[in-house]
Amino acid sequence: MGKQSSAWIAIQQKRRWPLMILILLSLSTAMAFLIRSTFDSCPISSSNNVSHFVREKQDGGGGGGSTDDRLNGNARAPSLNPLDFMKSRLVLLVSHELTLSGGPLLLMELAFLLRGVGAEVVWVTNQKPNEANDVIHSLEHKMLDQGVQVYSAKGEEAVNTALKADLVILNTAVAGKWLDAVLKENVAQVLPKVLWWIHEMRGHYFKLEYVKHLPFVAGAMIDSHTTANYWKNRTHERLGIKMPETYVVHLGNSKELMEVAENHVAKRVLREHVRESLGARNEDLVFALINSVSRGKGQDLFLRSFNESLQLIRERKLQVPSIHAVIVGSDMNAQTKFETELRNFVSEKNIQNRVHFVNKTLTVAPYLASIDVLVQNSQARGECFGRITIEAMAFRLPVLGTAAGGTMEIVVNGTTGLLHPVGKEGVSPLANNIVQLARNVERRLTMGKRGYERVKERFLEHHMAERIALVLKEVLHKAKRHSHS
Ligand SMILES: *[C@@H]1O[C@H](CO)[C@@H](O)[C@H](O)[C@H]1NC(C)=O
Ligand SMILES: *[C@@H]1O[C@H](CO)[C@@H](O)[C@H](O)[C@H]1NC(C)=O
Ligand SMILES: *[C@@H]1O[C@H](CO)[C@@H](O)[C@H](O)[C@H]1NC(C)=O
Ligand SMILES: *[C@@H]1O[C@H](CO)[C@@H](O)[C@H](O)[C@H]1NC(C)=O
Ligand SMILES: *[C@H]1O[C@H](CO)[C@@H](O)[C@H](O)[C@H]1NC(C)=O
Repeated sequence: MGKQSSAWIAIQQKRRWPLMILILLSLSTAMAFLIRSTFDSCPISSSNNVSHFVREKQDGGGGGGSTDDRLNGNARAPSLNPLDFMKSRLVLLVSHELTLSGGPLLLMELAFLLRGVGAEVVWVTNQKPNEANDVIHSLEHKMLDQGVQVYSAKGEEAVNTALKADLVILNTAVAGKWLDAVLKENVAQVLPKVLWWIHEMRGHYFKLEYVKHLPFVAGAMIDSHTTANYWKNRTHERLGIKMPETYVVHLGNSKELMEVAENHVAKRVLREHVRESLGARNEDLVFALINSVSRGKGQDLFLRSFNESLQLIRERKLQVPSIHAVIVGSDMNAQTKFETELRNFVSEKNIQNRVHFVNKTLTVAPYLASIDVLVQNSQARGECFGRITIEAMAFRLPVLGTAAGGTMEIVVNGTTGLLHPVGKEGVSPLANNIVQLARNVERRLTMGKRGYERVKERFLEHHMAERIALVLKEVLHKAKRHSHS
């Protein structure tokens, strides 16, 4: 296996990466594909990949655990690959863009999983910038290396492939524009074999221009129950259209991420190195928010909570280690006003020695290896899923998260982390939760361990592949029935 698995982590070494290489890789921001996509458009929050699938219809919650035993740990035999039935099938993947953000990278991951079982995979990118672009170039190269065909989105090849394909996967709502623009009079013929993979939960995606064909496709695959419910509600109330059959598929962690997370030596080296660069000592407690800096991700509110927790510790004279806050995801070029606000807050409160800003990076593993607690403070409807959450749990970190969106389907409140409300009402609860975890080493470590166990139970790549396989099987089945009727 191995090879087919993952986009983000283009590490060639198989089992035991020489430490030096690991370190070099991790520290080089240029190694873009190394560890995923912290910064999603969705927000599918960050990084690596997938898991739970449940039929939206009857069952609503949970998803069965029946396959878990068989898969635990020893699903190595290729014959167990749940996607084997896709062998020799022709699949067309339609991406709205080709960037290092969550949506496209997730679709690439699926492309490689399908190639791994011998499917014939064709990729088209609907919106390409005019100027040459290194990222696009290297991502396309990577796909060609894996035997994925890359065609122009608008050419005859794309249309012919759509007509011939066993399955067409549209990625994100925006990709819907491709249908009319390219297929034209052939749209109706293709819709019955379209699976629409949706990773967003924002108002501006609810445009008929994008999604008017949604009711007529074979199925929609969505990253969390919250997001699926949101789509059901919004399409109905805003657009007066009905969702097709909807499948919820939670994401999972790639094998590569799990390898780093489970490599104690690598973790220790990364931890020492990153802490030194931040100016945090080994015994200090580091709380990090890893997400692109923007109001929606709640860095401002996190800093207010952090300030409040410092104040609580001081006032109550609590004996706790020094605490630090790290904001990974700075981009002074993109979010100048908001970033300036954050930095001003830090200097006003005079907490510069406790708060650290790190530029946006695709390599999150070194940070996950170095911190003690992940803060997931996404506001409003929260994350669609929030990949960074399961990545952090893989590193045995407890999560302090907002009670919104996908986070609520990942974090078990009181067991693998603590939830606080979104908005200003969440500031004091989060401050209290920070203090709680700072005071109670045992609780913090136990939560981290429970989080890790939860990841092993349901948020690994093979779980995701299983769930996706069930969806693809149904969609193929439907498409076939349709073509015979
Ligand atoms: C959809 O959401 C709105 C609020 O956002 C709510 O008032 C309404 O009852 C919901 N509709 C359904 C059918 O759930
Ligand atoms: C932040 O800290 C300062 C000084 O440490 C304190 O005076 C202020 O009240 C705090 N702000 C909040 C919102 O807790
Ligand atoms: C972070 O990004 C800014 C520009 O946005 C750049 O000036 C700065 O050098 C970067 N810092 C590091 C450590 O790369
Ligand atoms: C999380 O659990 C705490 C108690 O451990 C409780 O006070 C809080 O309301 C819970 N939050 C949610 C969103 O369930
Ligand atoms: C897996 O899918 C997610 C979706 O965001 C993507 O962000 C990520 O980069 C992909 N790869 C990994 C390793 O997560």
